[in-house]
Amino acid sequence: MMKITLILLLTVAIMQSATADELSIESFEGTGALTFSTITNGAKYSIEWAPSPAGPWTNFSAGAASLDIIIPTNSGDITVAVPMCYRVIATTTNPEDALVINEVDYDQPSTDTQEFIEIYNTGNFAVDLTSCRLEFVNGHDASVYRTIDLSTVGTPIPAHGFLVVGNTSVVNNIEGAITIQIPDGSIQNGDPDGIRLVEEDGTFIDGIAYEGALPGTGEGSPAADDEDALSLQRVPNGIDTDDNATDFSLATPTPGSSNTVP
Ligand SMILES: [Ca+2]
Ligand SMILES: [Ca+2]
Ligand SMILES: [Ca+2]
Ligand SMILES: [Ca+2]
Repeated sequence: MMKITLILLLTVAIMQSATADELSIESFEGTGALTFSTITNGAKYSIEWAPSPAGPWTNFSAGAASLDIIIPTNSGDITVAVPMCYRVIATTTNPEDALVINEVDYDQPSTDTQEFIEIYNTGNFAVDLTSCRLEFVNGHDASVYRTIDLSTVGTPIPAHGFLVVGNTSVVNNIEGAITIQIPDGSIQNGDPDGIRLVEEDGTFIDGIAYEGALPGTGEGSPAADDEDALSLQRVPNGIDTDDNATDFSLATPTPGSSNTVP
């Protein structure tokens, strides 16, 4: 997970003005109002203030006013009051980091015709899948036996939305979720095997190994075995502690909708 933290130190006295900059801080008005302009990509700004540029710096959220703010995509301008000296810390993360492999059903009774992988956007902003792919990994030799290019979806996953990559009988019965169809029997049945979500350059986003450890794909200890009519699901929905054994429980499949406690 890549996280970029930018620190912009501003020492602006009241009655001075500042112009737009790379952090989309649009104006510092003479009244002590700081305006963040509309932005197209979600970012979180923390604002700290100090009596002088030498500090000590105090986070607004720990003081009288709470100014830890997230500016939603396409929001209007947001104006906050600031004291005489302040600094702004902008923290941005790769949008794809909000995606998790949320549910996997790789094995069914008899022939496998209801396999699926559910991807969930845990974030508050839509995520473009152009640079993402799913890799199905063979536990025998850690080779990738199938790749699903998620750019073929052609539409972003909305905030708290789902993408289901599944067999015909699964995707045909889902309404309101984005889907990709894969042939029956596409997902190997383990001992062990795994699935990982990666970026274009191979950067790991999330992964699951089942029926045994699979370094480079699984996280922590492997998930339990998928038992026929059930599926492996993150419960609570979307929660990712980076330990497959902890995060995934067996429950009745819920392709395209939130996972529920059994
Ligand atoms: Ca299978
Ligand atoms: Ca199953
Ligand atoms: Ca993870
Ligand atoms: Ca689900």
